Amino acid sequence: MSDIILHHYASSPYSEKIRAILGYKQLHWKSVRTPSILPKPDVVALTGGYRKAPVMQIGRDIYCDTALMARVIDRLHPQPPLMPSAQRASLAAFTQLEQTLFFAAVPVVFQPAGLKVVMERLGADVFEKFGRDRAALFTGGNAPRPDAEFSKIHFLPLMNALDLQLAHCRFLLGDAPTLADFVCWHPVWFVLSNAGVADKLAAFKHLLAWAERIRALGHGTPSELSSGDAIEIARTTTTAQAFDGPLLEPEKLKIGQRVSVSATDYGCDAVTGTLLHASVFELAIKRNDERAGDVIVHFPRQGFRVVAA
Ligand SMILES: N[C@@H](CCC(=O)N[C@@H](CS)C(=O)NCC(=O)O)C(=O)O
Repeated sequence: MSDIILHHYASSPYSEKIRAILGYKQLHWKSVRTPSILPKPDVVALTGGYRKAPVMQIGRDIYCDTALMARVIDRLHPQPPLMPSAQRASLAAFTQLEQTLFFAAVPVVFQPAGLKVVMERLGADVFEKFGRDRAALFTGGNAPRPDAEFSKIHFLPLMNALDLQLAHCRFLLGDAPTLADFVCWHPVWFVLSNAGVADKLAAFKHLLAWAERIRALGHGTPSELSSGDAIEIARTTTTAQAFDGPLLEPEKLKIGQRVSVSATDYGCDAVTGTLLHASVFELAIKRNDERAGDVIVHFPRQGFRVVAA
């Protein structure tokens, strides 16, 4: 089986979600560092335009969006399970909460005390471009940019709810971690890992004890890989990964047709290619890149639009 390659950067919360899942599964994986703002030419050579972080690669299969990455990792490495079927509806509910938690946490970090730490980490040059980059990221989709008002009405009540539940169990749905823990972990991690604002969670003792348990899962065993080598792996791989779920052609579209796929919330850059597979879980398209060769780019079905190109 080909190695999992994660294209990510250290301060990215959604990347932390996948790093922690790789830790829970105790996997060996390859780590490719990406920029935190555009341009990301080596990411885009693989994805065809999708620019969010992280991106996961297995050979010439490229996976966009952590919802799909979590499914793929769980399918390839089923033990310990991330999505026990007895908890599917609860997992779906927690997954729906993920973006609310994330959008509530971001403005907590971006208040003056947190911003100072962010600025030091990013460096003056990137920091100067960061605001414009994120304004562009939130153009053209249906999600408004996270703002302080949203955070004020959601952050503390939701953290309090998690804290109360965690007084009764080691992990959100029982004795073992599930996807529910990882979708809640990364917004909490984002706040805790910023010394300027970490104390905003000081009152939530059960949440903090849980955070230590998740942290203790580690990140598995990463080894560094250059983005050029990752592109070369895509170019020279001839095998492909299995598709997820039985064929269910999207309305009016047929396998083999040229299509464009884009996220509907933010970071809505369209990726164009030939439709290879569609199911309730994923959309997979084949595209050719000058440097990466023939790659198969996968997106979750939920939250992505597919139209004829
Ligand atoms: N729904 C996406 C959200 C990913 C996301 O918002 N990632 C942030 C970083 S944590 C991002 O891409 N920001 C812009 C960038 O890094 O270029 C997923 O689950 O992967």
